[in-house]
Amino acid sequence: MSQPSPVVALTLESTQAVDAPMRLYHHPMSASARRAVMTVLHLGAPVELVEVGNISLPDERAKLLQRNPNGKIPVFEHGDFVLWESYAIMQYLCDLTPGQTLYPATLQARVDVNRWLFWCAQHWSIALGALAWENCMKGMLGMGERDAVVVQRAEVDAVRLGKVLDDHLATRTWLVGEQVTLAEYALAAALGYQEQGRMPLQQFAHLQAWFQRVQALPAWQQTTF
Ligand SMILES: N[C@@H](CCC(=O)N[C@@H](CS)C(=O)NCC(=O)O)C(=O)O
Repeated sequence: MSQPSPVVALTLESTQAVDAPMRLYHHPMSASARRAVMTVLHLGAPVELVEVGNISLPDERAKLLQRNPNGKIPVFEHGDFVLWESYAIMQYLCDLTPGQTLYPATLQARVDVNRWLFWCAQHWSIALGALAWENCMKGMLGMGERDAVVVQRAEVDAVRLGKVLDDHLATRTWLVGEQVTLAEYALAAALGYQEQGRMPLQQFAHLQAWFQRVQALPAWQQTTF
């Protein structure tokens, strides 16, 4: 049986010049945008960071909808190529950056990072995002009362998922391999509102120690608001 081939070599479509301008539309309060911004900063990628205005206002919303039909940030542009979804933006930026180590070039390490990105998108950021919204942002933006049922469900999920993460980190410094990867920025971004969102995760010592390590990284420090 022949060996499976290693990671596929990627090339840009011929219409897309590699040196076309890159822009990332973000807002400092957005956890989803923050993980993409931290990736830009970590890589030192030549991306213009464009802070959007208040996207609940009609004019800003209309502009955002032209770039992303979901009306969400972050949105990334590379020339005439438009990409939304934070995790896809992070991967794209790494794949454009020669010699980077955030998104490994070996198959199992890379798919291990993918595993955590999917876990984050599907589970972690949903539970923590609900707590950030209900316990903090909703009131701040005057968007109504805290929904106790949503909070209770999200707390149960956060504890269940926090244990998975804590157990994984019991014997590791970083989530995948021996160095910082996209997994760190993806998951940690969702913890940005840990205190204000009253996330019930203090009991998880390994998780908290890992979060301290991520918070010490320059890319985190430069996006603290
Ligand atoms: N799955 C998306 C989620 C993006 C998202 O939910 N962004 C929020 C800010 S964190 C947003 O733009 N919300 C505005 C809205 O829903 O109107 C991603 O990872 O990029």
